[in-house]
Amino acid sequence: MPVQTTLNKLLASFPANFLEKRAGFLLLIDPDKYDEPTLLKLVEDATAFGVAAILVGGSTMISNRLDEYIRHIKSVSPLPVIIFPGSVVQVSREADAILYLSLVSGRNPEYLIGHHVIAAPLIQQLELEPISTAYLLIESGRKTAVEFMSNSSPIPRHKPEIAAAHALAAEYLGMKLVYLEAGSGADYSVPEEMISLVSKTISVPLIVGGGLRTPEDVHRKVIAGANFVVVGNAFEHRHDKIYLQEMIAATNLSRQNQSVPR
Ligand code: 1GP
Repeated sequence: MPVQTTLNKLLASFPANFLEKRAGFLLLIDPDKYDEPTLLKLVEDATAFGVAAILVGGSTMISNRLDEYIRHIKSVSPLPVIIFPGSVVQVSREADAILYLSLVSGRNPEYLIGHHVIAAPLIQQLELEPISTAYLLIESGRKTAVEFMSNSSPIPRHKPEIAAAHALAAEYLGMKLVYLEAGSGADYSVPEEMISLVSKTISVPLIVGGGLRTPEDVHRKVIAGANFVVVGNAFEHRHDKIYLQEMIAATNLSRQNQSVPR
């Protein structure tokens, strides 16, 4: 029997989700953007509505209270908490795992291997599970924080075959997940044509995020082939429970057939 790692928990839901025509919903929280009661309420509600895991992080996160935030999140939710690091300082022994991201769409060696070498001994010391993830930045209108901070060019949005070749190379290199990223608050999310080609090309789970604001956005990405969707920014602007519920429910396509998403 495989060890019950956080990655295995996510992967276990992958084939089942595929058969049930649904995707996992990953709630992204940048703790700097919430007051604590709002944050905890969001986590509680998202847990009740069936989120797969909580991602914590952000490109410019400056909080030095990451341990404390994660402890608080875990006090109200049994879900895995996975660090989505914007920089090497975002590590915590309180998390279950960390997305060990390699920015394979870029050619900046620091984001391909440099930061990983710095962070690896610390991750081992903290006994934090690294989840090897290919991170592909996709052009999305204006320059995003990730593009600026990483000093790397995104893949043109009208070149799905370039994205697919990068994703396949990453899978061949042994990466366990592929993440197509338009950037937080992106004007344009990852195009469905690209999601579709990448999902047909690779056999590891595909994560899609950046600029998803409506249940219909989520729905379209899942139909195109996303196995997990990530939403963060939208909930920083809208705190109502019904919106949260509809966003999460939009990952379930069989349910969507019964009610048209807004
Ligand atoms: C950003 O993909 C994530 O890194 C989520 O994007 O914040 O726009 O939902 P949003």
